[in-house]
Amino acid sequence: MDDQTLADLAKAVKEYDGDGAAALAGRALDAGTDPKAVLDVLTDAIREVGDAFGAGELFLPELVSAAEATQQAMPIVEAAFKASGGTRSSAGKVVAGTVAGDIHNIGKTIFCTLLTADGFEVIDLGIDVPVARFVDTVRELQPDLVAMSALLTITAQEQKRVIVALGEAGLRAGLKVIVGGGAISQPFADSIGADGYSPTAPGGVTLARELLTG
Ligand code: B12
Repeated sequence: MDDQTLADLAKAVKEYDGDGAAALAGRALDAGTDPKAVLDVLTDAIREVGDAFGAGELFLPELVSAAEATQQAMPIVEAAFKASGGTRSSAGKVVAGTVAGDIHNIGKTIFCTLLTADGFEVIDLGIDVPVARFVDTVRELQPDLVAMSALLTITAQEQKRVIVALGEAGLRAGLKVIVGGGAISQPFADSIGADGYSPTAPGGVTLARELLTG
């Protein structure tokens, strides 16, 4: 493992250098670094920037720039995960998205990437996904699992709206629903009738496996 490249990758995110982040992620992967280690560096770097933003040390444009730098490197890491996943048969079909009003993309994308690497077929609806889009997609594609992300306290309730709407549409039976994201906790997940919650993306993959095989 090339520690210097990974240190430079973290630095690129913190210096809002998307081209550099993408190139360094590629270099680390080419050198044989585990994609998970590259992902961890990106996650820690954006979290560090977020903490500085939360502490008032950085402003929103800086946070946006760091997030964009992270996002620029993500497709390269995703491709490496997909390549390592090979051609395993699907562990289950998952419809995922960040709920309406919420544009936080990074954690949800990491979760989808890890699910794909673990053999799941993932339909990523993206960010700011309206309730009706979740419902229509479930009706059309009949997944085994719906996974929702919410990072804002004010958008967390959208997860409940989706669960209620799925029930009203007669689509909840046999379908598992899991939730995550910084605004979510286990008690909240229980209170809205989700089948599971995980504070981390790898934990979410384990949870998905347990729910679909248990
Ligand atoms: C990057 C970021 C942004 C970027 C997002 C860019 C993008 N393309 O995603 C930008 C700058 C756009 C942004 C905007 C805003 N943000 Co913001 N943002 C963050 C920040 C710094 C990091 C989020 C992140 O990517 N973390 C890294 C990822 C890897 O972590 P994660 O998302 O939590 O995901 C992990 C787990 O939660 C889990 N997971 C995630 N989803 C799911 C789903 C399932 C099913 C499972 C099982 C697991 C799972 O897996 C991931 C890895 O383990 C956080 C602070 C923080 N420390 O989290 C604030 C934060 C979330 N933002 C916040 C705020 C307030 C905003 C704004 C309102 C700011 C503003 N004043 O305009 C806007 C809202 C925009 C909107 N409508 O959504 C607050 C939310 C407070 C709250 N509780 O409501 C935070 C906490 C910052 C703060 N301390 O104030 N933000």
